[in-house]
Amino acid sequence: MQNVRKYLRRPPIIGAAMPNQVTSLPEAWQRATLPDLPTGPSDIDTFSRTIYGRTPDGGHLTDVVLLSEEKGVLDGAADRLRHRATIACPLGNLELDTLIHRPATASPAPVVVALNFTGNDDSIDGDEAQRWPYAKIIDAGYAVLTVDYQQIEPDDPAPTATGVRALFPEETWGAVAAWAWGLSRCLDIATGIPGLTPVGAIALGHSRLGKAALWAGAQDDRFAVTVSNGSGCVGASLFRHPGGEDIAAITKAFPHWFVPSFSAYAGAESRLPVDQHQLLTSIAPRRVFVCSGEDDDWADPVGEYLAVVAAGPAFEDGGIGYHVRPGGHALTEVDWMQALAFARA
Ligand code: GTR
Repeated sequence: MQNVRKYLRRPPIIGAAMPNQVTSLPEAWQRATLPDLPTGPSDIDTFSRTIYGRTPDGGHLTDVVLLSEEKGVLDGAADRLRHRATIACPLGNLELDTLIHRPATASPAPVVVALNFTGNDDSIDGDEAQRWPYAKIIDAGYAVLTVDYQQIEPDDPAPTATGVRALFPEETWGAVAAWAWGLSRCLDIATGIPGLTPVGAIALGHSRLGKAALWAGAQDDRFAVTVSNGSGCVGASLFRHPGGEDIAAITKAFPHWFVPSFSAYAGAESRLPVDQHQLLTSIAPRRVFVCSGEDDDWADPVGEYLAVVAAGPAFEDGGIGYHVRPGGHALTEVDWMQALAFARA
């Protein structure tokens, strides 16, 4: 066990862009100790084999049809575009309906790709709208593209609807990997849209979609910045830090998220060949930002913080950042603004 401060060669950046709304590192966390962790190079293949499953090659964008374009939404600051994209996969086509908000300015904006939980319309004025502070994102100079995550892969152990996993024969990848694959296809789509640039692209996700954002960032080096928010177990949190969700709980509740053999590590976390700080370091030298809610116990925010601490030495100065805010499991405007401030820095 090592004291965090001793271990740290370079402290991670702690969110400070909006000091009144962000807690400084809770006092008790400063005394937190790192558990014994596997060392050595980060190995994407080990993560594929053990946890997420292999992402197949292929699946290419064949068509992007503009369905609607509204100019001057958000008090004139943005254009809102809807497209239907077709992705050809070995056993058929996957169709994705995208929603883009783009600054109504001449110069191309870097894009955030982020999946939503309950549908594109809900992100504008439905149940999910509080997770999508579009006006602020536009004001920060970013475009944002979203898709309903279940259009990529149903979140169901025995899906009746067809997702991408049914369109590739003989692959063993979990739903988290399928959503990560979807984030890359979203970036393919964004790349062809006028007014958007893939340079400086951000993959961002909350909770299960934060797990997917990290796996997308690890595999797709077009993402300049990866942001996980409240991603917890199999996201940014260390398996070997006790607290919150563990492998037994997650594989019981969500067996379809991972390769089936991952459940063999239930109650045997110390036997895993990797831990999640290595997932973070696998993204270096590209940049990573981890966000936690101080009271989000199920996601083990201390475990997320310690993963950032352990990963820190693999990054250049400013390459990895962390912020914790008061409150629980949510994706808030403060989280977005902290992440975009980090990305811009
Ligand atoms: C929980 C799950 C977490 C997290 C969360 C979410 O039920 O245990 O791993 O992914 O759902 O996605 O909201």
